[in-house]
Amino acid sequence: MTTFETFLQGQKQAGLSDDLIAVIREVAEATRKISDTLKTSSLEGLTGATEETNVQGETQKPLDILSNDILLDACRTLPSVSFAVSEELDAEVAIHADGKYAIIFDPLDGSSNLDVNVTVGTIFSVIEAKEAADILKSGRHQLVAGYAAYGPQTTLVLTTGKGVQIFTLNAQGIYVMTTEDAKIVPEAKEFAINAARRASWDDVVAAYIEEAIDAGHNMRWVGSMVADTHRIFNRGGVFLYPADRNKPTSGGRLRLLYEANPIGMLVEAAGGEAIIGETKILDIQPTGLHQRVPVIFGSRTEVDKLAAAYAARKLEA
Ligand code: P6P
Repeated sequence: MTTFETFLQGQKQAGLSDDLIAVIREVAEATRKISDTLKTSSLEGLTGATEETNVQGETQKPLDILSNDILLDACRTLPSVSFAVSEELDAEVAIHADGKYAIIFDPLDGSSNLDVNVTVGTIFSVIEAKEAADILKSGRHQLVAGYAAYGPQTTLVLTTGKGVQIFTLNAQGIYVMTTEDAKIVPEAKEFAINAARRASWDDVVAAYIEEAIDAGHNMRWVGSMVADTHRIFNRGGVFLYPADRNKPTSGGRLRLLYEANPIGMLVEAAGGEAIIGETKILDIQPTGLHQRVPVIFGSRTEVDKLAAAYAARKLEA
């Protein structure tokens, strides 16, 4: 089986720069360390919550902080890294003054699931940013995007813009390639949404879900975006976290820079679609590091139905 290192050598031969390869290697190594930490966390008193809250107003867990520190340490070992942006930190962290890549990450997405032993993940994105102002670029500018899913297996899903590769951590702690060119099936009969928020859905989402249920589609909602995303990569489906219809400008719950953008790049690279209404996620011009956006992504046929309904609604308006 192709090891991660062999894959990286192939990327070098395909023209990826040594700097970017070093970034990918260190981020992958950071996810391996996080995976190891999670496996014995309850034995080391690392579960539960701290007294701290992050910029999102969410209670921080020891593992949120630990995972964040592991990724920051990885950034500091890379001379090419200029800034780190994290869900857990208010502002960007200056790393190396002459660096050129910003690493943007959600160190432990879905951490509310840690105490109940449900899959959580690390989501990351790499863009060119020599100055802090360069960080607020649309997702089209991402050079690398990926996530690690910490579940029964630890899998790393990665794109450098040419397809999507999936790696699985083996017993020796080495990522080996298990899928060389991951594709999201265009047709699907499964949706992921938090149905408890039905009252806040706009009419497009409400109508889509109604029709899906009438057509016999299944529903899955893990409450961990990486887990729901990984299922969609494996068997298709559509993930929806819409904005509250009464607060359309406040976006949804998910953050553009370190959740929607990296997932959007991966989904498009695997033949899926990722939208905010009739706009593609990757075309959104960010206005802030922690900007929230409504998110719909997954199997192209299903997402296109929603995009068409938003476009038609706009015409009627
Ligand atoms: P809700 C986790 O906190 C997260 O950001 C995503 O991973 C997940 O999909 C979503 O929030 C769950 O949101 O409203 O169902 O708790």
